[in-house]
Amino acid sequence: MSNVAQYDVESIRNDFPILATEVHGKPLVYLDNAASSQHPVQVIHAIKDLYESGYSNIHRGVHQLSQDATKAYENSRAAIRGFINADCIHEIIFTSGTTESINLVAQSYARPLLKKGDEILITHMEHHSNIVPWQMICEQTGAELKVVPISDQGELEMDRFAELLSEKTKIVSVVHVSNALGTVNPIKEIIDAAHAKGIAVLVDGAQAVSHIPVDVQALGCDFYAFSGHKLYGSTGIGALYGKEKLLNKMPPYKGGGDMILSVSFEKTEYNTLPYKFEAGTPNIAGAIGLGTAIEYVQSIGLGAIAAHEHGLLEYATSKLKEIDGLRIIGQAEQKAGLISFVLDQVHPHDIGTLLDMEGVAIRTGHHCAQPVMERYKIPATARASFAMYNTFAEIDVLNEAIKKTIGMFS
Ligand code: 7TS
Repeated sequence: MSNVAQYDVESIRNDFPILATEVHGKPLVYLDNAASSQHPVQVIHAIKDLYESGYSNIHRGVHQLSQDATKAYENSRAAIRGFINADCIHEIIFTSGTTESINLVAQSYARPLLKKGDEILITHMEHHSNIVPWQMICEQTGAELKVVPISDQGELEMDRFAELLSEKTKIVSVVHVSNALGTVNPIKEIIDAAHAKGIAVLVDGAQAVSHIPVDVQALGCDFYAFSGHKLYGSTGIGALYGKEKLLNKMPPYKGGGDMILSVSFEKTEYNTLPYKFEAGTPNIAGAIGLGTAIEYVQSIGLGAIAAHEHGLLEYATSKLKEIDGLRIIGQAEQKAGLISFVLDQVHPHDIGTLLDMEGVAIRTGHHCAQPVMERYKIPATARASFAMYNTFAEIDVLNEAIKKTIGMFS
């Protein structure tokens, strides 16, 4: 599929069994995709089939099942490589998700490199998982955390970024798409500016990979982190892309089985990439499911998905803007499919509870981005986030449910 006119949302919805369920007697309107997206049958079946007829531990057995499971696991790595256009499969490390990917880079790339006086540059719109690991590194090394501010609309202040990027900066870690604001950041520009000063860049792609085509070679980023469960796969699986030459120089992050070539009490020799970073038995079913999820996304086409979600975003934005007393938090020029909002008279948690009674699932709270809440002087927002299977009719249900909520409070 290459354009919106051909986009068959009903046929996509038929692939997601959960979308046919009801909540409080109302058809489910699932708009909490930024927290976790739903699974298509293809992924559910891949995991079920594995456990029914192909499951075993990987990378160790000579028996057939182990070899088949290993092949399926490694095929998923190859699918991820293709999906983000990494140069080679060794550059794809399976992790438990974005959080672990960022911690891996913080501990294994940054920690050995940093000393007192060095700086780590992040932004004010990061998820806690791209703040706290760096604060831990600062405590461990004496380095300092610097933060690029954001404007009232929710865009990075790029002139401040340019000022903060200095010879003291040793790594830049920036979110591709903000989970609290929806902002799509100009990461190519950020990467180019950092590279001009010889500084490595980690991109947190948790909210990007299911919405925007990502080409890590075209971007030139040094590291790219994402999670499977926001990409129609399961929880507990994700990936870290890293440039081979950097990963090769980095020490292992965790020690254990599978990450070694040989072990003796005198000397242990570490395994080659990517296994050096994959200690212990991994989430085999999750990895295989993620490979299937990626194939599913590719079968529809990220370009078509992005266009569909952009249509939903524009429609929802125009509808919600008409509601008296509703304020959208995050009005960047470039946005992905999510809307964070507050109502004058209703706390976000009450919005979430009342919308739930209408079958509408949204997320409320600080979205693990408390500095964003502090920036806009609000305790929390209500957030509707879209996926490939959402419809314009569902936006209408959201719109009516918000109006009903306001009516109950006025
Ligand atoms: N980075 C961003 C931008 C995120 O949105 C999230 C999760 C993470 C990192 C962490 O991902 P994890 O899979 O390792 O937990 N964001 C959300 C959210 O917005 N609502 O629930 C989880």
